Amino acid sequence: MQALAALQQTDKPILQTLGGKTLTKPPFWMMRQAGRYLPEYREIRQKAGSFLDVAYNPDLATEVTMQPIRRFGMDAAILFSDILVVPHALGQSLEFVEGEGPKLDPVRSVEAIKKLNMDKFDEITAPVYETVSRVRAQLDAEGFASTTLIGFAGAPWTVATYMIEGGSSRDFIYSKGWAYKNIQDFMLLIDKITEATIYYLSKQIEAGAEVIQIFDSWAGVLDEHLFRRIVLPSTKKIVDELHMSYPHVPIIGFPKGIGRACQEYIRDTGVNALSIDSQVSPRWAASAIQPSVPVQGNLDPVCLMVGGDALILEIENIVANLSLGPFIFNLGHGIHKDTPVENVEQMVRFLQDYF
Ligand code: 1CP
Repeated sequence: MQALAALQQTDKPILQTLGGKTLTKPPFWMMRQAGRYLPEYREIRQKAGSFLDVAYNPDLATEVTMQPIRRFGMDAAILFSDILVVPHALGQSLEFVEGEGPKLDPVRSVEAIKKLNMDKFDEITAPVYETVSRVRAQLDAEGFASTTLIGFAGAPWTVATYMIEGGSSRDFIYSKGWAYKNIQDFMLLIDKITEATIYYLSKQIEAGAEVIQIFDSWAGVLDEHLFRRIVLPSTKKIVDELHMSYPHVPIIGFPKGIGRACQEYIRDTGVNALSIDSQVSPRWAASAIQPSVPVQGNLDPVCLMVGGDALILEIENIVANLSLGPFIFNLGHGIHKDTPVENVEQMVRFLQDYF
């Protein structure tokens, strides 16, 4: 895209890369880089109470967004929030139960879909946009002027799984089951999430998000038929609408677990960059993906947790294959909460010395 090539002229390495430039030293950040592996996060989280008390408090959310940047100097900050803010803002009950994860009142009928509405959307999401604008100001104020601010949302399919299952799932019985049984009704929910997500991401961009990442953590659990019917068109709709209004804002897709359908995903959704999970071969991605879009990834978070020689070996394999084209070093999924901070330091040091 023409509009994105102009990003090569900015002084932000993440934007340059997403504009198509190959940097001699690739930029990096980590999925879920603000979180429980950091003692300073745990301290704030403990004082605040629940996860949502941090996420909906612009002071605290700004602070925890900044924490990993101060420690490790990532090239991107990612808004501290959650993909489940959208269902919550649509009127679904949401709670994060300690040690269990998210709990929602399941949506399993057309009547329940119809009850979801935008009446309180602005009110509930207002602190998120406030956080975005504060983080932008704070990055400049603390001398991180070349750090890019990433906004995000879940992809409609992944968000729908939580809304229908009522939380995390292993087998996706209700969500997949509904899609197989009655795709028309199921798509009413997908369409509702899609519209809300376009609105939500537009507001993040208006508040100062410079890049958008769409997390589709469960894209890989669908068969080919449902993947094409659900994931591709809903993601394309979001990408098209955002591109129309904000042609200068790159969109990174993270369709976890889809393997070689990555190529189809890029072609059919129009995302500007692809975040690959750890199962994707870096060598394959360099030849099959990187010629069309910049690649982000894909260190296994478990390897980061282990550290030592194993960590160095895996990082070397990734950078040797992917740093010859537009590339953002990242993990293949979110950092695990039990990851030693020293291992992140080891990774950062290695990346610094390698290039
Ligand atoms: O303190 C705590 O208890 C919080 C744990 C936590 C955190 C730090 C949750 C609960 N969400 C978050 C923040 C978050 N979530 C961010 C911003 C922080 C950052 O990256 O630095 C982002 C981008 C997310 C995205 C998210 N939430 C995804 C997509 C990415 C992924 O990891 O797959 C998903 C699936 C969720 C749902 C979610 N949020 C939290 C939990 C425990 C879960 C369920 C995860 C699951 O079902 O496995």
